[in-house]
Amino acid sequence: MEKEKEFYERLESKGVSRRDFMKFCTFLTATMGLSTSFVPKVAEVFAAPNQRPPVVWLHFGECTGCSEALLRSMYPWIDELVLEILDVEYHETIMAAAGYQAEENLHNAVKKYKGQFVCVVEGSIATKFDGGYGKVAGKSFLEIAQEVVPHAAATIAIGSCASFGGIPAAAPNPGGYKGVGAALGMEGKIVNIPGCPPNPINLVGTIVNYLLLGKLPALDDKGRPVFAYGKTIHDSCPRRAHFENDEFVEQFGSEEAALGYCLYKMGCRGPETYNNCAVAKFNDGTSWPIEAGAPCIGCSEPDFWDTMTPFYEEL
Ligand code: FSX
Ligand code: SF4
Ligand code: F3S
Repeated sequence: MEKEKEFYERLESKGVSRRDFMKFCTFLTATMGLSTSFVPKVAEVFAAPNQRPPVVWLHFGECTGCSEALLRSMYPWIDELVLEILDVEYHETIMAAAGYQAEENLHNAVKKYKGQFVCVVEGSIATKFDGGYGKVAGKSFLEIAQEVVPHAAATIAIGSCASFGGIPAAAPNPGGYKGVGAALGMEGKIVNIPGCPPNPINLVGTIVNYLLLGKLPALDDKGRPVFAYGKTIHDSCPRRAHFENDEFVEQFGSEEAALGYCLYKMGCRGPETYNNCAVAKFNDGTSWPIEAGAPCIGCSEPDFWDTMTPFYEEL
């Protein structure tokens, strides 16, 4: 109780009311595909955490957009909430330590929390030329991943790069970049949260699911949480609703004219892309690519850079 009171006071001091926080928990619970009866329990995970899993966050071949998306996320205070429920032991972008001290933190965390820590991997792994395309502290990305990932209680690949190779793996892929599961031969054992960048709410939902229910969420055959990647962009696209909506068709005069509102002919990859962007949106629910007028480029699909380009060509 005391913990909870302190939590709400801390939020209050940041200008976040209990009402705003509950609104966020309701949104998160719905995104996770849980019934509204779970909202108070989801709130409790943040307000009175009874465990803070140690987290080792590795960076490989990527642009750091995934970390940026989380840290500058939709609710300006969500990064703090995330840091409150997690005990981040190693994260190259946000830790104060550098050089040998940083390396020591990584080794100590893996040793101390063997079998207990959550490993989050951002970026893909170069597999050719002894990993010469990417090293940290003299070790290749592959060596680091082999030393860390097998000792984690659970591993989450954040972003399309870590999930499926992403942009570093685009043809001709000189470095032999692969997603984490493929590089380590651990496909199906790693949770993939693709997107370039992914929506931070899907990472938060995965972690809260783990803390609340003691297990990772159900995954599809590509290792993606079903709650977030169970439907295509096209399935929930408001522009589709528009041309299938009689009133809208009437307003435009014909179905053909209403269809012009859809971005299909501009190359939209929504019908082939599994993600929840239309519902979760970005930046405090402000908008998402299609709402802003840009066709979906399929950024969360495996090999999207090779299979979805040229983006402006009709499917
Ligand atoms: Fe990849 Fe993440 Fe795209 Fe960037 O780190 S998914 S290039 S947004 O940042 O890995
Ligand atoms: Fe489907 Fe894209 Fe058209 Fe939306 S804009 S209805 S996702 S093709
Ligand atoms: Fe990516 Fe398409 Fe969503 S481009 S952000 S999956 S709308």
